[in-house]
Amino acid sequence: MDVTWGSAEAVLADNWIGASTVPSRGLYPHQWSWDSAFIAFGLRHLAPERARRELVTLFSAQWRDGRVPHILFNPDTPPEAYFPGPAFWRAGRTSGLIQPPVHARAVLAVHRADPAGSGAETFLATLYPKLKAWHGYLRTYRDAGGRGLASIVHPWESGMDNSPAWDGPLSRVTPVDPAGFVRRDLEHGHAADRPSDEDYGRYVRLASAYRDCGYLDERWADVDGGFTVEDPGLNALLADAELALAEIADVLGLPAAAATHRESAARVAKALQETLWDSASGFFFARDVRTGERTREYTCAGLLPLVLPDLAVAPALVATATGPRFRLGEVHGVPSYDLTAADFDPGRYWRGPSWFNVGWLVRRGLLHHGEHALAAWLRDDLVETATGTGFAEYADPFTGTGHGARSFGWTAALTVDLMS
Ligand code: 9YW
Repeated sequence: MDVTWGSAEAVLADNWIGASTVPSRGLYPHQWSWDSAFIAFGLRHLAPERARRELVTLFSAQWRDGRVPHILFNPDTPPEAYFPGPAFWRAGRTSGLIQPPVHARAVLAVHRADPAGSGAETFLATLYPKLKAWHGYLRTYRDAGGRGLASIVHPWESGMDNSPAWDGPLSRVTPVDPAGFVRRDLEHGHAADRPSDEDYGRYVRLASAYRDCGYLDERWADVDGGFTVEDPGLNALLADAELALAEIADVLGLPAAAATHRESAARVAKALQETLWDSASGFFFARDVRTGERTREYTCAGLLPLVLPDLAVAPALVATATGPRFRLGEVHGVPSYDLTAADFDPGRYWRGPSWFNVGWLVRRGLLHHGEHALAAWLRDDLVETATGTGFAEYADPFTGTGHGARSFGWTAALTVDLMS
């Protein structure tokens, strides 16, 4: 057996907690929403029944309004292991925020890897209505801007917590006093690799405000000092998820439903290009719904629309990706932030380092747009960097040095997928 494959498999076995996989034993000891989807992409090659279980467990925590919570707390983990825990959210065993909808793609991929295995026959049929409700939540409750795009109400919802794209909208949020909470993340990670205390103070303020309005999106617009942003990454993944749902409906013999999902995907993709694409810059920027202004930071979220096969602006976006801001093909992975920005930081979380899930998504996009050589290069680079760093959470784009947690779930899982 290949050494890399074996060690990735060992990470996933170690992070398995019985019905799902933790992103990291120390730093993130619960189930996270988009992590589970990425992890399932790898698990399907190793243990398809575990991949199915992972996703079914996550969807068992779905809310009545259709939202899939970003964290499902593990009851066997001591409450003081992670902040903010269940007592903060007051929502039973989950948080009240969301993460990007990569689940339909994962469900489809897991099904295809093992269509006839035991338990496989009910898997798609069980998850299809849940996925439909999840996307429905995003397309309706979250269309705060009224343009057919889903908004996030907290930076954590983008999956890219301290992305520089959120600095503008977050500047109107008053941080809570850091003396009022204990950052458990700093017990497992270097402060220089993590968000700042001021960021955390703002995250806590926003999360409490959303909680205190009952997680009701229709009330959120009236909350002063709130955060409502259209993220190109989340919306690109939503359009792609609707395409995946169409394929699932086809497999289930529901052609009319499949057509509806394709129309919905096209609507989100159109709104994305009309509202968030800036042709002069050749880039997708986030939009602050509360001011109507587009942000100006080039972050890796603006590259994620490459996952869409019908993307008229793909050549211009690939040009930006390979240009000086991201230097795709020259540095390790896909940097999370503009390499030419004065505040680019190669080690700090979403403000510079390359993340493996983003590299994996961008590679898929490159394949859609005929960039086969670049995609092959990126695959080799991701596998090498993941292995060389002990499956780090993120890596310095210039040196390939690992940062953040090691033995990180999606890094191991996506490595397995890239090697398959
Ligand atoms: C946190 C679990 C999560 C990821 C996010 C990442 C980080 C949680 O970890 O957020 O405590 O800051 O930003 O994308 O899902 O791996």
